[in-house]
Amino acid sequence: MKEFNVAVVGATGAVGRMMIKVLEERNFPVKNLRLFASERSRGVKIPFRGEEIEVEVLGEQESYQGLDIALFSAGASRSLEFAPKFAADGVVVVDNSSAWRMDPEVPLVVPEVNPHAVADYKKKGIIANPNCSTIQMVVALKPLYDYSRIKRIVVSTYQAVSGAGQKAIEELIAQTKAWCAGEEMPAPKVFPHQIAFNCLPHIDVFLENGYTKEEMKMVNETKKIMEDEDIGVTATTVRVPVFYGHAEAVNIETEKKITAEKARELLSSFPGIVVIDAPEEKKYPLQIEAAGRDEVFVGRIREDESIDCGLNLWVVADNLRKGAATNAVQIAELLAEKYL
Ligand code: NAP
Ligand code: 3JM
Repeated sequence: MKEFNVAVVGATGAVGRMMIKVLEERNFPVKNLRLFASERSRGVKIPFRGEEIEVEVLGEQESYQGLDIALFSAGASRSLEFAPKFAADGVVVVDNSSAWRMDPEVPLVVPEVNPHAVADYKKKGIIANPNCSTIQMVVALKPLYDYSRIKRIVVSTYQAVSGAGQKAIEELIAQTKAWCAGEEMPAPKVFPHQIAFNCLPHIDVFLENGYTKEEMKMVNETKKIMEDEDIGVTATTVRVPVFYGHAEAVNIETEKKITAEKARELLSSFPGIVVIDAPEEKKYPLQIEAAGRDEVFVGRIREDESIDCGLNLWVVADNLRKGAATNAVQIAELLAEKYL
């Protein structure tokens, strides 16, 4: 089998470390793995397949030639600067940041939903991985959409702190420990307010229309991935004191009636989805159970009794896995199998 020279950029972060783990778990055909991070990580070694790989400082290289695929998760400004440099050296970049997602020449891919879009990597040498909350929602909606077009989506999210990086995880631990010990609450650094025992309706920055950037990512990315500019999408994104796993309450209006029973049938037979929907047995998707898994979990499937053709769903997935690293590695698998 053909093997590939792979880079992980942002290798020391929450997403980067998960990418390395997922490459190993899924047995991606890696010939050689190179790891990149900032000056702060000079000399750090990270294990991969029983070997210790030393992290390189991004920007110190004269060229990136010889690499085939680079998985980026070092933030949008590094992606804006370095993705074109890697691409110019013939490396296909799979970027996890918001930097390139809405560029018309960059495909935005969820392999279960629009795998064909990968072909457009040739335009700029960059493929964008969608936002974590968008990924799990479009996976859950795809089998329903294929049965009946979705006219409108109303979504509220309950997003884990790990979505905001390694330091955010440490902030929730420190605040929780302080509260339990009856000590003074450490001042928030990553989040705008205390996150322990609290929910913050504020992810990423506020925009002029009063929505947050995270909310508008869900609106715009959903239309691009579903290839339907006319779907109405409105979102409220909330950070909750959960370590791993994003949950979403999703309400949809469809053109044709989908009964709850039909929705369960469509969702159950779709790859990458697990239906957990037995409320009488207290069974529904939970963030603590989705953590560490690659599937998207759907439950609480109900017909919306306030309209003729509507459904309510509860959708949960591991934000660092399907929401980031696993989706990026699946894109790399499509590249490896079909294009490179
Ligand atoms: P994180 O834990 O804070 O890690 C950030 C990573 O970027 C670290 O490896 C860090 O290296 C590296 N980095 C920061 N500044 C750098 C620089 N100047 N040069 C080189 N490397 C630099 O954050 P994370 O949660 O892993 O997220 C990283 C990015 O991935 C986010 O900013 C976001 O764009 C994207 N992301 C996407 C999703 C998604 O939904 N698809 C989810 C989460 C995150 P050091 O350790 O050396 O500082
Ligand atoms: C920067 O949970 C989250 O905060 C979302 C993940 C994230 C992103 C993203 O993927 O959109 C965290 C930090 C970004 C970004 O804009 O690239």
